[in-house]
Amino acid sequence: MKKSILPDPFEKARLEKGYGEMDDQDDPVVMLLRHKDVRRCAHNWKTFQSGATPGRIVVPSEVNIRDQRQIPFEVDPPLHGDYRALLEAWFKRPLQPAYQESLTGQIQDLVDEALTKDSVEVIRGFALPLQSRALTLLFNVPFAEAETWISWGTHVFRSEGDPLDGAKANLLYDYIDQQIDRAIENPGEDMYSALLASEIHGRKLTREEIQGVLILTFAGGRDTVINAVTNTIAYFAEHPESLKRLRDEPEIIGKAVEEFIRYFAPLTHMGRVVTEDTKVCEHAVRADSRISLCWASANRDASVFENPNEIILDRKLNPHVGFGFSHHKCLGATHARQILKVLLKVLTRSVESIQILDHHENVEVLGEFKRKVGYDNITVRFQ
Ligand code: EMZ
Repeated sequence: MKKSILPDPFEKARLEKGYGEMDDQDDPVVMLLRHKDVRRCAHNWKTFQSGATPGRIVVPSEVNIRDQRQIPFEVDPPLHGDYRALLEAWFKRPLQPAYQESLTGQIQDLVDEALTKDSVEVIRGFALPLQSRALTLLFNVPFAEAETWISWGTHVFRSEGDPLDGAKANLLYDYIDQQIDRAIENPGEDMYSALLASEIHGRKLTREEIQGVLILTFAGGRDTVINAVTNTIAYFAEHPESLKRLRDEPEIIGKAVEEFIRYFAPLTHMGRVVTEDTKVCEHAVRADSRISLCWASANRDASVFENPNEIILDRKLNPHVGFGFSHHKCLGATHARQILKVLLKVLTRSVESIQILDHHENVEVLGEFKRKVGYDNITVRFQ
């Protein structure tokens, strides 16, 4: 089997019953697997809420390592919509030509550097610096800040051997506090200052609200972007013909990015807390229990996607849920899409082929399912 393949472990359960079950720190999760159910329940925020105890909608649950609510991710409508409204313009900045130019420069430099080396470990030597440097553009802070963020590693709430690391979270919280203090004293054009100046319901945001937005901005798009970038490199290593096709047909790059996000589904699923006794897929779920919306499974649903296990670069209809769905769809999606678009452009123009030298798969265990999400490490040579 090709190393870049991400098999779909959910097919049988999706077809037979539509859901799966897993335990998570004694707070079980009923995973919804069908595209239709995932979308329907994502839309129904009254019965399937996000504004539960902070950390509880994340799987693995983070309730034991944090109390701070992430905003707007852990807030339900209508307040959710008010937060989004004040954040949206900032998160659309990646559409500006100057932003894209800077991003292109950053990614070109990384690829050029990788081309001079005999081998590159993609996660730490390519995807993590790429993600952190690109994030300086989203925050509009000096490029050098990325060095600090790179030192935190691939996940801010996890560390090697510890899937939930509270001490590590404090590193991020302390850093954010310092940055807020700095911006209060010395306002600038950065995201901290923009948040300090913004208002909701005719009042300034509280420090806690600002922290909530910042934590999410750091944590939410970190391992997911790293995962998408790494899987993209692995895919091209085994599909030089696709690299060539995108070189010849750059007009399909936008479609290819959507297809990668569908296929990779960098975030397997996201939870919701059930607010009333109800049923999902004929299965009873109780108030105050958890379900999850399994984006990875929905993205392989053959009733929606033809040949769901194939990457079709110019797939025509692609209603994937790789960025979630409905109210809570990913706020960072514009930034993430730009990163992948620019990456594809730079790779097609600078790289002829990629060889995988060594790799170790990252497999998530979700109750009865084992899902390969990408790699713990993968070493390649760029040519
Ligand atoms: C949360 C989550 C958001 C969570 C869209 O996902 O990402 C996870 O990586 C974090 O651990 O706290 O931010």
